[in-house]
Amino acid sequence: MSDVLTAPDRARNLTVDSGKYLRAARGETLSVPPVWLMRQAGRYLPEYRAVRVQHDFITVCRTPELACEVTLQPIRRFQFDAAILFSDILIPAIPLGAGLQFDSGHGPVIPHPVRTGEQVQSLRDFDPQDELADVLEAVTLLRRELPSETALIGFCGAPYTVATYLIEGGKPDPFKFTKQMMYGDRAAFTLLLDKLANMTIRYLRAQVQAGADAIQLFDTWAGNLTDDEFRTVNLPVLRRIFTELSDLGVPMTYFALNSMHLVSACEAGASVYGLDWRMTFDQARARFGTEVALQGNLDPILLLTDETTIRNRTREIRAQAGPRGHIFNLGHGILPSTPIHNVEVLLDEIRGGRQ
Ligand code: 1CP
Repeated sequence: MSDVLTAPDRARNLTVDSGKYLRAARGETLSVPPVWLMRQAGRYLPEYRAVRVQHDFITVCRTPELACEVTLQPIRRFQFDAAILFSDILIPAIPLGAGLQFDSGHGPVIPHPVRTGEQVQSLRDFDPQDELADVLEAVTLLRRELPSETALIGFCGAPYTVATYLIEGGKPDPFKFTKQMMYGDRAAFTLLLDKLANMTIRYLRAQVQAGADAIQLFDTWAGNLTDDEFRTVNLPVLRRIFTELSDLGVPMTYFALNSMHLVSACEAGASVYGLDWRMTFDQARARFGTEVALQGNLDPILLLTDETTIRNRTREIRAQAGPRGHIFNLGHGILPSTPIHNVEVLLDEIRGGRQ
């Protein structure tokens, strides 16, 4: 019988109704919330730094065994309730034809920035099953290696955020070329977001088919838009992505940093909304309603303080969030200088000795 099940069928048979992440994401009430941390695999872990001494970042992302190993590192150490595939929102820039480099000490560099209508037209329409097969293989390996109760989260950058890197040629600061294109050549900008949305839909679907139990869309730079701009340029592609993927039946999280003013983000169509530390759970419930789950939202800088401060703030967040449909997380990625002991304190506070 199991021979006729596909990888995601098997994955879901193993995890559905058992893992705490999936239960909370579906809105269940739990006495101890599931917990995972954005960027939980990374430089604060000595075992990650040891892998990085041997291999550059893109090689780690694109070698299934290495991506699998660094994804598992924080799970072995902390038994988080969810693992997030080790990759990056910018990896698809490679098959798109824009290229990607990570120079040490600097952020990402896109060697062929996309700033004209012609450059948008020439982005490649690739098949992730072929050109990101290594990432999909890492997903399948991971689903096999992870404990059945640990959910595996696949992800992609949201089209607007990926577009900012492609247009700027790297870290989008101060969004000069992005806004020039958005204001000055709306047709090219819209086409770029549409092409990225098509890629996102195919890529996330392929990740779930390879074994991911849930998906998350990172929209790190959405907060740079006004609510009107968000509604006009960003919301249509987000809605299309979440609508087209809804048949997969997996939790779909939308995380937008610095998005307090983006009132219309609640119309994106996700089933889980990730909060940064600026928004309280009361504000989020008023905006997103009671049908969705909420994820968040400890300020990552709290993990650079002391035990009492971490415990107090963690208790406050849990009291505010309530026991229903809450996935405990940070409000943004964990900082490389975070002491491991402080992550242990956080987990001890949440779990109180219980798993
Ligand atoms: O080893 C290293 O030096 C590389 C550091 C690093 C890591 C560990 C980068 C470069 N990316 C990642 C992994 C990563 N990135 C993951 C998987 C690991 C995990 O979460 O455990 C994920 C989900 C991301 C997503 C990502 N990459 C985002 C969205 C989330 C966020 O943090 O806002 C963004 C904006 C990126 C771009 C990126 N990749 C790397 C860096 C340093 C950056 C940010 C550059 C910038 O500030 O513009």
